[in-house]
Amino acid sequence: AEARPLRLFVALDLPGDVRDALAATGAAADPAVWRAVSPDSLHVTLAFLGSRPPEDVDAIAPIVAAEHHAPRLTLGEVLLLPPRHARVLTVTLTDPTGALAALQERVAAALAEAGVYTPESRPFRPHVTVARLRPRTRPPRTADLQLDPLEFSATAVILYSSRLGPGGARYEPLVAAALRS
Ligand code: 2AM
Repeated sequence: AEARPLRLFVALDLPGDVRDALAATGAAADPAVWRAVSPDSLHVTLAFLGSRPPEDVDAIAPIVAAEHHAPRLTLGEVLLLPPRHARVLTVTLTDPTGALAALQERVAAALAEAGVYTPESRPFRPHVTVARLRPRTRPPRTADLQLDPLEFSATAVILYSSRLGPGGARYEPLVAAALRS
C-alpha cells in the first residue's frame, strides 16, 4: 500500500526565552476569543509545502541542513491577520540585516528547484502565530497587547510534519539543523 502523505512545512526555531515571551502574549489575549498556541508549537514558517508524499523528506533534508548562520532578529509588534477578518494573533519579526529574508529566499528557491514547493506570490512577512481565533467567534478589530522588544538569534531550521487532531495541529520535527550565531 502507498504511504500516507505528510503535511509538511519548514520553519525557524526560536530560543526558549523568546518562546516564553511569545507564549505569554498569547496567554494575555482574551481567552473567550483566542486559544493560545502552546510554547513548544511556536515557530516562524519559512515555507508551507502542504500535503506531500513521504519520499519528499529525503529531498528536503539536505536543503534544511544547508543553512548555517542564525539571523539576528527582534520581536516587532502584535498584529491580527488577515487584517479585516482576523483568524490569528501574531507577533511580527524585525529582520534589520535582511538575513532572515535571504535565508527564506534560499530555502524557498531550493525547495522549488527540488520540485517539492511552489513559491508564494505574496511577499514573505515573518511572524509567529501566538493564538488562534476560537471557532464561531467574532474577531476583534485590535489586539491591544504590549510586547517587550526582545532581541535574539534564531536557533535552528526544522522540517515539521503537522498532524491535525481534536486539540488542534501537532507538529513533529522530522529534520532539524542547528544554526550558528
Ligand atoms: P500561520 O502561523 O500564519 O498560521 C503550520 O500549519 C504552519 O504553516 C503555520 O505556521 C501556518 O502559518 C502555516 N500554514 C498553514 N497553512 C498554510 C497555507 N495554506 N499557506 C501558507 N502557510 C500555511
